[in-house]
Amino acid sequence: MFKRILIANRGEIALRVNRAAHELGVEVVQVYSTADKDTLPVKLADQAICIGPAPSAKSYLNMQSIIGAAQISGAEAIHPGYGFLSENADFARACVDNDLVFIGPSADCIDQLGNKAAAKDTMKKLGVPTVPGSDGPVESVEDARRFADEVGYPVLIKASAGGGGKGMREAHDADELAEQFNAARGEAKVAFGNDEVYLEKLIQRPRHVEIQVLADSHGNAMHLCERDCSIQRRHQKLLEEAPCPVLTEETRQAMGEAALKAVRGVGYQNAGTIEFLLDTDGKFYFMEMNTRVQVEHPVSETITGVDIVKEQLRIASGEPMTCISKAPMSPRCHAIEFRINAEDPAHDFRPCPGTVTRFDLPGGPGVRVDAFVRAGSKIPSTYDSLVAKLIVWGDTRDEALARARRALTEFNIEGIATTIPFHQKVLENEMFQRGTVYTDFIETEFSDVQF
Ligand code: MV4
Repeated sequence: MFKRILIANRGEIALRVNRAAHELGVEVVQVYSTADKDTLPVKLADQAICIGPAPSAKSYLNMQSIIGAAQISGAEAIHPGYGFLSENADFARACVDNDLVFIGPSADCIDQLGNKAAAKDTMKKLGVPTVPGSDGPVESVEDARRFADEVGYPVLIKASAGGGGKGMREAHDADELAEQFNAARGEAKVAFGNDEVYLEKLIQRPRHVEIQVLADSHGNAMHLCERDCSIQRRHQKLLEEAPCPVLTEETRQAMGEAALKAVRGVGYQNAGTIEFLLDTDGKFYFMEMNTRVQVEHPVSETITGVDIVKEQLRIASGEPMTCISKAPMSPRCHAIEFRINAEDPAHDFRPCPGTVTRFDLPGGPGVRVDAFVRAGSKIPSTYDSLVAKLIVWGDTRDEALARARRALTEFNIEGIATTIPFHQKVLENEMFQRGTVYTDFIETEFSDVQF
């Protein structure tokens, strides 16, 4: 195991990695921007190094400063967390070039899975189910129409360099396709500097179901079941749960096996997530693979009892992962994560930076809170608005829902607006209670809900 690692991130995920490292007897070097000087991850680190001013480009995205900090502090490895440099192949390569371990997959794996059209092509060749479509870039409106006629309308045009919903356009007939094809290309060029697009059949009212995977350098690969992340707003996840309320045991096994096929096929190591669309017939299709630890990883930790971040450190240091004996996994309880953001749901979820004046945590059975703020903390406007994650669990989904209601009532945050009232409304919704939601649920069913 490493003696010392550097955490190249901030906020709750920096604290999460700190906790895993300390439990393994690993020292923590925490980098920070001037805006984060007085935060908990800095306070709880064994060493803290300022890497620049508040703007991310000058601090958490500054590869030279971060690698310099690792060298000065004697850290052997860098944990990138999520966001920032976590899926940057150049950074993973720069670490290795400087004799530092990047705690994540190889730079080649990140490259290979970063281009969405190429990743889909790879998965199709490996026998992982994919959405019918162009199977590669589409160069012209004529080609796009040919593929659309083959798979049938409506279709979706996606940017190869996209992901997370950026640069997607629907077309319901041939006329619309010409218009949307050109619009998508223009949009992709501006957003990603790459106008390559591909085409897929539009899956209507899908759910977003993803499989958590772990693979080590000893040839072990396993999955930690699924997470249902269908409750999103403008491609921002707000609530995640596991198991997926509508997944059959048979489909869970099939999805898990498909995910492992993907992982083994690309020689993936460390923690990763395979995202699938689940259609209303229970069929699933590969969407994207995320090559980082995700915000919602505690949901999987809760239903499986595996500490994903500790496993990441073990895998990166060359040890075998320790959870192999627990395979094949089946969920041992029902877990739900609520993202508590400093955003005002009553005003279109606008960010609400400011000073937290009260922060009273919920507790009791079946409750975990991953939070890096305390009463008195300042939430800067420079970074994302996540201030805490509330994870609740129970033997059944109903028990988890009841715990969620009482824990959200106990959770008292003052000084800033948060997404707590939003979550309370979701819990009151009958479709959510029945478990019959889909990816456009919030936009479609929540447009007139008052918070
Ligand atoms: C789709 C789709 C329907 N049909 N592909 C959005 C994010 C990106 N990873 C892929 N996305 C989608 N791809 C086909 N062929 C619907 C979405 C989608 C979506 C997916 C997951 C979670 C939320 C979503 C919200 C809108 C659209």
